Amino acid sequence: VNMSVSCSITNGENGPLPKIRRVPVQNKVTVVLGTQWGDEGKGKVVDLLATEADIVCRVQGGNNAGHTVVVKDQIYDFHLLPSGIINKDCKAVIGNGVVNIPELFSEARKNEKKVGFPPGLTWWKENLIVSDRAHIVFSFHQQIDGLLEAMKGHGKLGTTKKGIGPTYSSKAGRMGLRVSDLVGSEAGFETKFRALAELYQQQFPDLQIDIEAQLELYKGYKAQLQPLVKDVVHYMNEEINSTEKKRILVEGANATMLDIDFGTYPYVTSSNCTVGGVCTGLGIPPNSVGDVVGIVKAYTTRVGSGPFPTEQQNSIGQTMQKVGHEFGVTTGRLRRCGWLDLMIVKYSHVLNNLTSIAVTKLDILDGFDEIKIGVAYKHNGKTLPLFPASLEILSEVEVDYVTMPGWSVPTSECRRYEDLPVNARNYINKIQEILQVPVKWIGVGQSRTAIIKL
Ligand code: 2SA
Ligand code: GDP
Ligand code: MG
Repeated sequence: VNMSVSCSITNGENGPLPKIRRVPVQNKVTVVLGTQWGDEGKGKVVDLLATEADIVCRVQGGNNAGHTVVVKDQIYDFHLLPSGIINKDCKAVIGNGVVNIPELFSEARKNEKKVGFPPGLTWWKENLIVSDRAHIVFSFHQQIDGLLEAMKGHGKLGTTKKGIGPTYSSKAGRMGLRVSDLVGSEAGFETKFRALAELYQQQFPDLQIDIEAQLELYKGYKAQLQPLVKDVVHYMNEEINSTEKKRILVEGANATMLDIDFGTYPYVTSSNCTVGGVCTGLGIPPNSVGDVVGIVKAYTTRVGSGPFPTEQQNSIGQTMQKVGHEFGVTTGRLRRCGWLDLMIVKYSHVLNNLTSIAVTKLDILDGFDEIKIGVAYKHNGKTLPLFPASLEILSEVEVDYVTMPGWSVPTSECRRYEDLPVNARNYINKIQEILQVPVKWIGVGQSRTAIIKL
């Protein structure tokens, strides 16, 4: 297309290049990230911060995530919906993660129908925004997730079987379908869908795909989804640069140690769960990232396979599992438990530059005689400077612990730092001292109010 653009000629020849005044980003985003292997209590902290936010965004992953929020009579388990959807005045954005559309709608309807107080989330249609660049998880992606896990046998990853890995594979293989394809022309969507489904059918002869039925199904979803779809790059950049004050929050999903690049590869998820995922998930520049809040569970848990140096496969781990109700929110799987590992959290700080931390589930440690903190890894007698890339090395490390005396008084009713038993204060103090990051919140129970703000 030939286009002629007319522009007025200024006095370039007669003077120096005019100076441009760069306007700084007006509204930086506050990012909440998991610093361990997930399930640190991100949902709870996001909910708390979202009561004062205008926009809350999910930026990566899909409905493998399970974020629990407890407010008065209600227990919410969010998988795709950003936890900020509870706040009627808050826009909820789904960026470039992977979206299972039928499950998105069933999650929204489940929350809409909740009875009691707070009332059902009837406003979700007005508040939810879905990126046109998000990739679509189809039911065959989910089937493939299961088939691959079965084929791997003992070497399986222990995925949530939500089709996350196969959908990110389709994306990286440049054959995935995006939300923009669904809301675009029917013919275009059909062509791409057939191509992808047929390719997978060749690769996995056991795969059952009823292509015609799927195409019909997605015709129905198209009409429902269309009003929610936006160009999130445009929307977010308008909001961060708006002269009107906007409080913007990002809800990280999964966690640092599950990051595809920096986690315990291959026992990771398929997205970047570290801070870089915020820029690629929303299309906003790095200087728009403001505070980065790291969520640190007072002990460590992990679901799925892979190394876990401070794991306690004994009565200590069992007590943590039982008292902490350590079951997966998406799959119901028992979570593996162990002592707090600050080698992991330090690594997370290096990767994400945490500006503050929230220590969650301190109450679960009530009643232990002594509590250990992993502070260093030794390999062949040498102290490692940072968390290693090699799983071979990781499986051979010896953990150095500091041992702290426990406390027997329950902490769940404490609302001020001074209310905590002295040994609990010492424990928090030790974490802050080693990490050199200010502790701003301490969680002492499930509900929104069971928190100490510092
Ligand atoms: P996937 O399904 O491909 O992302 O799995 C790859 C690995 O990532 C782990 N993963 C998780 N770990 C902790 N919590 C997650 N969300 C759910 C929860 C988990 C559940 O909130 O409880 O219900 O089981 C989550 N999602 C993915 C997964 O265990 C694999 O190790
Ligand atoms: P997320 O994935 O990081 O949002 O965490 P999950 O919701 O998967 O798991 C955290 C669990 O711990 C949920 O059941 C929360 O309700 C609960 N929780 C969060 N913070 C606290 C806390 O400080 N104390 C207790 N007892 N439970 C908490
Ligand atoms: Mg979770």
